[in-house]
Amino acid sequence: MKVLDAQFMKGFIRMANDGWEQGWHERNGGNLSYRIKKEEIEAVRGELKADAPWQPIGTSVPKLGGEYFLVTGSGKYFRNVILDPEDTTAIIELDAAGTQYRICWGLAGGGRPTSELPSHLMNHEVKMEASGGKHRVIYHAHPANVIALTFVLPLKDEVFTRELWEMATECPVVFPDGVGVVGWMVPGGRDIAVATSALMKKYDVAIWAHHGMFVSGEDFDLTFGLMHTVEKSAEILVKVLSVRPDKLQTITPQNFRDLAVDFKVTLPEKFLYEK
Ligand code: 2HA
Ligand code: ZN
Repeated sequence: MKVLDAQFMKGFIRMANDGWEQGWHERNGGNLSYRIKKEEIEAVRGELKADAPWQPIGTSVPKLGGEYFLVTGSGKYFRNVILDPEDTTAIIELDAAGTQYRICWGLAGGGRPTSELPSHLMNHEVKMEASGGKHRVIYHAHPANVIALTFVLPLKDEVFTRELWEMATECPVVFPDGVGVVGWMVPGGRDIAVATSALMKKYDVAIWAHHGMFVSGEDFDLTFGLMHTVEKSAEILVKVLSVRPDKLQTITPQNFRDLAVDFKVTLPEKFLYEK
C-alpha cells in the first residue's frame, strides 16, 4: 500500500488541517506525531527507505526503541500538509537504543523532523507506559486563548485546572486528571522535554507558558478533541474575565463531586479547593 493511501496518514492530514483551520498554527507553529502500529507499518513497508543516515534525537527514549512515527517536519507549515504531505511530514524509525532516528519516508524536498522531536518522543514514552500502550498521538499547537491565560493566571496546575473545569461542564469529564503548566522555557530542547514529560505522567495536557499546549491521546479524534475542548474553555474564561473578573456564579466544588459520581470519573480533591 502507498503511504498516502494508508488510513493513519489520512487521519494525520485531516487533523493537521483541522488545527490549521482553528487558527492554532500560524506560519510553522505547532507539530504533530503519531506512533504507528506494527500492522500499519508492515502495510506500507514497500515504500520505506532503510538506508538514510542515523541522526541523534537529542535525548534518549529507550522504551521506544524500534518504533516508527509519523511526524510533521521542522519549519513546515500545517497549512501545507493537506497540499503536500510528502514534503511536510515524515515517517521516522528509531534505533534499538532509542537515541537515534532515521527518515524512512517523506520530507521530499529535504528537511528534518519537528524541532520539538525530543518533547514529542519523551511524551510518547511516558504516555505509552502510563496508558498500557493505548496513547499514540502527541499534538502541540499555539491556541491563542490558552496562551493569553498564561499571562494572567498563576502558573499552577491547580489554578489552571480548576478555572478551565469551571468554564464548561464537560471539562472535568474530558480531562479528569487536570492540566499541568510549565513556566517559560526555551523550546526545542531536552530540558523542556524533561519538564513536559514529567507532567505527562499525571496529565494528558501540558500548557507551555507564553507559548502553547501539548496534548496526548489514543487516536486523532480524541487528541484533537482534547486540544479543542481545553482551548474552548480557555476562550470562555477569557470572555468572562473580560466582562467581569469576579464571577457572579460558577460550578462549585460540590457540583464537581456530584458530577464525578454520575459520570464515573475520579476528580482529585487538590483541584476542588475552597477559594
Ligand atoms: O515552530 O511550535 O515549538 C514549531 C513550534 C516550536
Ligand atoms: Zn510551539
